[in-house]
Amino acid sequence: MGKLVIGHKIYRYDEVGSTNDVAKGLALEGALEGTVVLAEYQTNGRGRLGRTWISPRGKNILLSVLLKPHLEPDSVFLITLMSSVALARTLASYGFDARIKWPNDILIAGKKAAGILTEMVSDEHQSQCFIVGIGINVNMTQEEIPRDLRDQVSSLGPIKNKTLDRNALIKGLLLSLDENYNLLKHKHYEKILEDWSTLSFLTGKWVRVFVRERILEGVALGIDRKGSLLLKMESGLIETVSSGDIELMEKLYVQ
Ligand code: BT5
Repeated sequence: MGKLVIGHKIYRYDEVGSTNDVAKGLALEGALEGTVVLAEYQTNGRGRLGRTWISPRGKNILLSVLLKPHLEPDSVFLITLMSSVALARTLASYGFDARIKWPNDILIAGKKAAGILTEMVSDEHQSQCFIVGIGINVNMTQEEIPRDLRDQVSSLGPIKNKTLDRNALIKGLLLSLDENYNLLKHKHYEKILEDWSTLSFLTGKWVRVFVRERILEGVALGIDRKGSLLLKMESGLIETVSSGDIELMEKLYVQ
């Protein structure tokens, strides 16, 4: 096995705004690919589209990785895909049935246990690089989950009824990320897509997709070669969705 790239250098912080922003700053200062930022607490933890990522101090994993792959623009989506595969695999090694919900959620028992936020930034030479931000609910208790999110959020420790060793989990995750990042660097795109499909939560399910002001309903067929979700509508027509939020329609269709 070659030398590990991801996690060769790890910065640990007690408190930051967002680990993604710290990683962005490090990229501008010339940090090397594979640099990892960890924090115990974020005052400005972010999700997609300006949403907030909530995580009580010292309980969960808040991590960002700086990557500098040479990718064609239409392969960039594979960064989030390979990261979700790495994350789901790591959780599976702990015995969790972790599934990937397109585009960027990891679910356990149908509830969100982790989220990924991939952002494109520039480094000190104005070259494009990426920050993969990962938030995992590890030892957060049910009471620490905001009330309005409780029925859709899960946390690893409470599922197993014990406190999990976050450092061991981080170590496993960085190894898995390294492995999957190698697939990406060596352009084994098919393998990533295949692994992703095996772990996909939505495939074969009836879903409602919110795409800006549009709402689509159909059966999720998987993703295409650009990372877009394929949706089979009742009419038989297949829609391609490049981004959006998904709601399961299971309940509506149980008759
Ligand atoms: C995500 O966004 O799921 C990406 C989350 C990425 C967080 C990491 S933490 C380290 C790094 N630094 C950052 O600042 N961010 C990254 P999205 O799909 O937009 O989901 C956000 C939504 O998930 C929120 O609007 C809430 O509804 C919900 N949410 C918030 N906190 C959560 C939590 N701890 N567990 C599950 N769901 C949560």
